[in-house]
Order: sequence, then C-alpha cells, then structure tokens
Amino acid sequence: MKKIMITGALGQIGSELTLKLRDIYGTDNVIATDIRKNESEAAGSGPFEVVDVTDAKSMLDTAKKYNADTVIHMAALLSATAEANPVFAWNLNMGGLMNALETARECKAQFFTPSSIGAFGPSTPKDNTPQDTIHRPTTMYGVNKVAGELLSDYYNHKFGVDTRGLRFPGLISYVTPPGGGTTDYAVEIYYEAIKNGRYTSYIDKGTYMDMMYMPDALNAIVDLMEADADKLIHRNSFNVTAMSFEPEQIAAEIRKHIPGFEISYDVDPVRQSIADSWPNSIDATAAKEEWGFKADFDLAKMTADMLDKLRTKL
Ligand code: AKB
Repeated sequence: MKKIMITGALGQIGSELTLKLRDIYGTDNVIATDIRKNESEAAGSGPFEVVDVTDAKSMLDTAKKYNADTVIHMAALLSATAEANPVFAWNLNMGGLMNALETARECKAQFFTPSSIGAFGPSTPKDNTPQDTIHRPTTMYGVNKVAGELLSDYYNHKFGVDTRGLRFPGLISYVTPPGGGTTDYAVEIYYEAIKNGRYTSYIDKGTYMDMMYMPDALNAIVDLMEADADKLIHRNSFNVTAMSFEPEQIAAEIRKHIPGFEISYDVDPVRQSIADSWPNSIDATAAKEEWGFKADFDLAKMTADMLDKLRTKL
C-alpha cells in the first residue's frame, strides 16, 4: 500500500484530495501537512503534521518519519496573489517545489505537483492550445509554473524521480474556496447566486478560460499517478480541461436554476490582464491518449451539482 505525504493539504485542492486518497489508500497511509492546522476534516480525519514547505529539513523529516513513498506537493500561491507579491511567490513556489523534489529524491518517492494554464502566455496559440507549444508567460505565477515543469522533468531524467504533473484550468468546488486565483470568479458566482441572486464579476464578459469541476480534477490526479510509466511520453505537465466558458455563459446556466439571476461587471485590471494572457481553451489529447484522461462534468452538469450542494451548505 502507498504512503502518501501531501503538502498544502488544507488548500483548495489538498483538502478534498486528502479525503479522496484516504478513501482509496486508507486513512493512515495519507499524511496531510500544511503550514497551520485547522478544524477541517482533512486536518482531523487522519495523520497530520505542521510543515512549512520552505523548511527543507522539516519536510524531509516528516516524509522519513512516515516512510512516504509518494509526495504530492500542492502548497503554492495562486496567480493574483503571486502577482501582488512576486518575490515572496518565487521563494514559496520555487523554494517549496525544490524542497519537495529533493524530499522525493531522498525517499525514492513518486512525485506529483500541479502546473496550470498559467504556464502559457500571450504568444501561445490561444485556441485549442497544444500540449507542446510556446511558453512565454508574463506573470510571476506562470514563470514559476514553467520553471516548475522543467525542474520536475529534470528530476526525472537526472535522478530518475517518477515525477508527474497536470496543467490545471480553473477548478470549481463547493468545499474549500480558492484564494488569490484569476479563475476564482467562477466559484464566487455560485455562492453569490445562492446568497444574493446577483454577482459582480471582476473578469470581463467575453473572456474565455478553461475550467474543471473538482471531482474530475481529483480523478485526474489519481489516474495519472496510477498510470503505467511506460505509456507516458509526457510527464510535466499534461494539459487537462473539461470546459471553456466566459462569464455570460456561466450566468446563463445559473439562470436556468435561479431565474432572474443578474451579472454585472467591475473589471479588475490586474486579474483581467492575467486572464487575457492565458489561452481561451486548451487541447487535452495527450492526456487522453497517454493515460485515458476524461472529465464527466460539463458546464450544465457542474452548475446543477454546485447549486444543489451549496443550497444545503449555505
Ligand atoms: C489561478 O487562477 O491562479 C488558478 C490557476 C488557473 O492556476 N486557478
């Protein structure tokens, strides 16, 4: 049985991933770590350790203590926060990744870390963006993601670490809210639709970005980590996506459940310019061909489920 250590286990992806992995591999085999402990189920339902990812020793000691054979490194700043604090973002995103890769190397562990559509930039082809293409991002987050993909590939060919990664689009979930991302509007809109019947979007109408519902993202991580290494031509990182939409389209879908729902705009220039530098839609053919990626939720199915779950929660 695997022994998995997760960093950033209380974050947007980590909190749900921890519970899913505990279901699959057993509670005691999934060690959640984060910079602080809170009252969440991810923190309380199994082994938990406080680990600051910039502290290499603490991360390695924790992995050794539990004999981790898999490291899932989720701790990172998202795009808008990174843009506001670029030096801090470099230190956290790159320092944390380097420590996590070193931990995986020392422990001979399999390794996963997420990349993002943020790894692309304004000179990347915007529609149906290929797996292998131009990467000249103009954000600190994007610079971190491209460097992270290259570093992960380096640890694979130089040291034989089994590194794997996914370029995630915006992830939408009703469990743990994201913080500091550019795609967060597509989560906030559902909360506001239930609470107030209206939403003011900081992303302008007509701005298309890729998105995915969290259950599909979690399945993608598990499927990629379980995939036969011999079938992987790519490793760091695979394009994955479930849908691409702009704010008017998500609003129209919400209106099918909440008639009269209104959307207005107060565009945030920083997040808008980040969104404008990212693709409209990416091509996930390599992920489908190499390890069978598929997504179950489209915009209609995700919207019905989000609103249903949030009505119970809020
Ligand atoms: C963000 O908006 O920063 C993230 C991402 C697409 O990587 N959700």
